[in-house]
Amino acid sequence: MPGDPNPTLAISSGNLSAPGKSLTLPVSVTDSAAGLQSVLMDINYDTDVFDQGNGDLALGALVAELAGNEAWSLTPNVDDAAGKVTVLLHSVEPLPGGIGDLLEVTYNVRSDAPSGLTQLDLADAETYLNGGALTITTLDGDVFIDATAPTVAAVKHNDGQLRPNQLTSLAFTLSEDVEASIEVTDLSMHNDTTDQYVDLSALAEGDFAYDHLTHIARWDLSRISFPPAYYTYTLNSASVTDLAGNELDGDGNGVGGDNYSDTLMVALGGDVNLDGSVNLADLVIMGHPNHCGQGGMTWIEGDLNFDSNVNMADLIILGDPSNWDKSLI
Ligand SMILES: [Ca+2]
Ligand SMILES: [Ca+2]
Ligand SMILES: [Ca+2]
Ligand SMILES: [Ca+2]
Repeated sequence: MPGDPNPTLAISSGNLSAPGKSLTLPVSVTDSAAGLQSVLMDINYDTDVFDQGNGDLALGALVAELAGNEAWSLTPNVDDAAGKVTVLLHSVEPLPGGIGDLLEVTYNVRSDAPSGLTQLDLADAETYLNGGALTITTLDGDVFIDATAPTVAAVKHNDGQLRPNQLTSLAFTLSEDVEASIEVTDLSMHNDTTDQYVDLSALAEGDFAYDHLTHIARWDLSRISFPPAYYTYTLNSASVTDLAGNELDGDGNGVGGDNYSDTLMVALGGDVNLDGSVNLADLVIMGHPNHCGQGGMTWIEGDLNFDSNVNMADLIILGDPSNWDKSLI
């Protein structure tokens, strides 16, 4: 109420963090700090979630810059076994007024912290303003701990079309939202046949799309040339993170921080059975009466030019010197 000298102290709610991270949250005066001269406060926290020490406390912006008789001192006393931050803030001269941050606390999230909401309890009964001369109102804070790292749930080549001799796109379905972190440069590719990295520098922002509802990240690779070879593609863990900052768990073992990698083959033009070689085995499949001369066919039945028929045009591709008797290693 107007003119009420009794301040409200608050820690914000709706905060997000992750195991191994830290976050700094102020204790703020949200109405008026006029006349405030000393604050003895307790903040209770869950010791399964946070590891705290005296060095994690600092004066807030409202009082940190004041000098002379207006300067504020900070006397910390953190009991990390009990989960209690006790701090005395004091000045010779009372504050003239204003609102803002009295104290900043850096909360260190334990590496084994579980997922869930945890309270930062600003304890009314143990918090005294001006030695109890002012009545306090407190607003507790909370932090949601997200202990689950994002994983790759599925990968689609060429938007699911069977085009074994081409690589025109790769689409990754992530287990949760990574929109804030993922970008076009997070994919790398290595040609395992020539043992060289594929130059993806031609890819532009527009070649990458992320759908935040389905969590699908798609790279349009049609600008890049992929000669027949085995390729390893990799999503970079450190730059694919969820909103809480958990790095991609590439191998899905529950621990984040490792890249996602898999291999694919861009097939030789006549490799009907997709074994990496073009030889009699492919010709036999193509020439089978159920395939040769038939419509409604796909690559694995011998339709190498994607017109759904197996005929002379496909045989010519298979017999081309760039394909016939060739092998990928
Ligand atoms: Ca997560
Ligand atoms: Ca992992
Ligand atoms: Ca083959
Ligand atoms: Ca055909």
